[in-house]
Amino acid sequence: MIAANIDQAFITNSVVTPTLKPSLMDRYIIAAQKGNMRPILIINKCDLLTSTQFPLQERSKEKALLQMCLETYQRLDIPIFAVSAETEDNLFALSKMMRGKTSVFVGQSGVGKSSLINRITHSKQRIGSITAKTKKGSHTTTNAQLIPLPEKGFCVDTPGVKSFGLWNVDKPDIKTYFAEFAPFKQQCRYRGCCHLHEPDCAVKQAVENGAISPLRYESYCILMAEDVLQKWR
Ligand SMILES: Nc1nc2c(ncn2[C@@H]2O[C@H](COP(=O)(O)OP(=O)(O)OP(=O)(O)O)[C@@H](O)[C@H]2O)c(=O)[nH]1
Ligand SMILES: [Mg+2]
Ligand SMILES: [Zn+2]
Repeated sequence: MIAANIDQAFITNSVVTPTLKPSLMDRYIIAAQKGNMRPILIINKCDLLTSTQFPLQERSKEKALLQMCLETYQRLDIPIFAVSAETEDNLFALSKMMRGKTSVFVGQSGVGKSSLINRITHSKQRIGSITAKTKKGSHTTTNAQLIPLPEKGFCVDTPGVKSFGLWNVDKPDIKTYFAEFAPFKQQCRYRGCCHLHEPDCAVKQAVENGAISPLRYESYCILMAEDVLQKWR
């Protein structure tokens, strides 16, 4: 738990540096929902998609993934904004959503949480650099900071964490956070199907015919396989 009494979590991601990681987005979405916060996705640094600083192939790949993310989360009614702190593209939409609310900015180091907050609130949080080789941030923000908005409301800047495990989520509960799987599960051959290796799984069929996003299914598989679930005692 990073902060208490928060209305909404701005799950911040970036294109190119660091690259998009849909499975991490889903982890943050689950954590936000578990903490009774409304999840809102931000994809920052969209200016880099047209920057000749990076090879065209790399940018095209990232653009295609961004498009998939937009489609996937819009379909799930999770707000998602492609923005740029650099060019201030689409920042007005964000500041409008923040008005009168308390919002926490979370996400990997270097995605531009502090940069976005500085632009939106006219504050002066420290900004870090990106390591060219790893394309990762340098863990610049070290403590959660509460920042008042120019109009009503607050936002909280947080440090990007190195690894993000899920707190207090049991494996059998993971399914419940993938609500779009639910309409299909009755058609799985086995009751209590995990939708992983079982034959005649309706969820897997739905992924194949496009009714469920492959990005979400991949996140689900990663969550079910990885030991990211930490039980709090
Ligand atoms: N091109 C581009 N660079 C950006 C943008 N937003 C942030 N950056 C750069 O990304 C780097 C990291 O930005 P920060 O705002 O420090 O990132 P952070 O998410 O707060 O990182 P931590 O505090 O380490 O968790 C800096 O070099 C910023 O200038 C953007 O929209 N476009
Ligand atoms: Mg920061
Ligand atoms: Zn199944």
